[in-house]
Amino acid sequence: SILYACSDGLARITLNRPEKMNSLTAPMRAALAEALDRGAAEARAILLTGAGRGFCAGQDLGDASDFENLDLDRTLREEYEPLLTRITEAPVPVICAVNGVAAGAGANIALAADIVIAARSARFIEAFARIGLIPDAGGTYWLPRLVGKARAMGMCLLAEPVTAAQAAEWGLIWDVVEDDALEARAEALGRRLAEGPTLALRLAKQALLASAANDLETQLGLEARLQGEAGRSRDFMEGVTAFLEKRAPRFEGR
Ligand code: LHQ
Repeated sequence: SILYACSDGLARITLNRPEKMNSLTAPMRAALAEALDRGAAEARAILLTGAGRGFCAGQDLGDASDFENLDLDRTLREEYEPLLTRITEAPVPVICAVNGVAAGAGANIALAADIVIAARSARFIEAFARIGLIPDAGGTYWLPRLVGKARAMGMCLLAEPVTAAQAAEWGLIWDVVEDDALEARAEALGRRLAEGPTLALRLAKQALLASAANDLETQLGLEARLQGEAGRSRDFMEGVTAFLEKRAPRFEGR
């Protein structure tokens, strides 16, 4: 129920349980983690999307109805946390193409990606309150940072759908795309990033992620250190040379 394909440096990962809105079973979570590892090892960009009319409806609630034996604390630590850190800390850019509804942990897995685009008909639902849970899968970390407290609280306490257009306007996601253009747009972004200066993109991710916990002085120090590293890359030499020669750069990712 996880499809994986890699060509031209772009790994495509598809959640593929469309009859249940790609809700995540335990084997799917394991397979997704494995696919993300593969992408990180062999690709220069990862594109995550869903099959069918939804992106992901979060935890498989069929799986969750054995209340006696549920241990959500363990499930989150052992099965969701590794997924989320793989996305956030991937050494290559992760693009999420939200093809339809993204609910619960499905919404927050999407928001963990570096670039999120959504089909116009997609919806983001922090559905947790509807079933008596709190937002998990990184939602309480990313939401206030992405859209501020007022909108984060509204989304989480009211659990109402946010449209793709609203999400783009709020800054929850990068862009909204007409439904029939989503796949092509996601591919184009994926290819462009796969041809990018992969090392510099990884360091840029690292700096942006670290900023949440740093004061300005620390962050300036981190930028200096990481830029020192980027400045020693072949891609920097190529980028400057290409600029001076008025041609497109050919980045190797190192
Ligand atoms: C599903 C699901 C689903 C199973 C649709 N499971 N079948 C939780 C617990 C444990 C530890 C870690 O943390 C978590 C995190 C979470 O993610 S909790 C939040 C779980 N997700 C939700 O509460 C969302 C539940 N789904 C919905 O609200 C709706 O299905 C949405 C809004 C996603 C889509 O609505 P519709 O477009 O009206 O589609 P539908 O409801 O008819 O769904 C289609 C099928 O998919 C249907 O199956 P059926 O056999 O009746 O055709 C649904 O039962 C199934 N499905 N989500 N999470």
